[in-house]
Amino acid sequence: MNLIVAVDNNWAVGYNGGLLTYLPGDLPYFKEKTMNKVVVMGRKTLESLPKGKPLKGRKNIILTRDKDFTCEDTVVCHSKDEVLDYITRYESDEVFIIGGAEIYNLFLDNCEKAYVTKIYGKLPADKYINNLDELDNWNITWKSEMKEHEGLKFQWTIYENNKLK
Ligand code: FOL
Repeated sequence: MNLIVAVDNNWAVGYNGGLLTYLPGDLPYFKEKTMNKVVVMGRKTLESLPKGKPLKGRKNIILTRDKDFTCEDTVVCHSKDEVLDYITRYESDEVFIIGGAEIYNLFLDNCEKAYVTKIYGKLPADKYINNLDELDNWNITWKSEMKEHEGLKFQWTIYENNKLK
């Protein structure tokens, strides 16, 4: 499985229950990478999506501790093992962990690749993930050109986990 995320200099991922900022081009990139795949997210990330609805064209798996939680057109799981179990049965070629912070950190060691949009700045934030640059088993294998939007520089990168290779 892989993860896809946008982070700032401090590896912040969220603020006030939502994304750090809006970058044109980044959500279309997210959509292109995840389309027709399985996406795994926490219940709070689901609620942060437009209208609180699952992502179209993808198999949405929601992780929550709430046994009464239901949501149309999704698979609801209550533990990491239940998610892993479901995925092995489902036989999708690719699975993407799409957040939030708690879920990224929970599945980090199970991910082979991380699609990281790096935003070069320090944005207002209250949710963080582990800094992959400080973990020996994660290495950058690809970087896009540098992009810029309203004075904010950003870049798409791919990290690979050599522990799982
Ligand atoms: N990964 C990256 N690189 N950037 C993100 O913004 C991001 N966001 C999440 C997870 N991984 C990410 C979680 N938050 C949508 C909105 C918020 C969100 C994820 C997805 C969303 O509206 N997606 C639609 C529309 C894409 C578009 O505007 O083109 C989708 O169909 O994917």
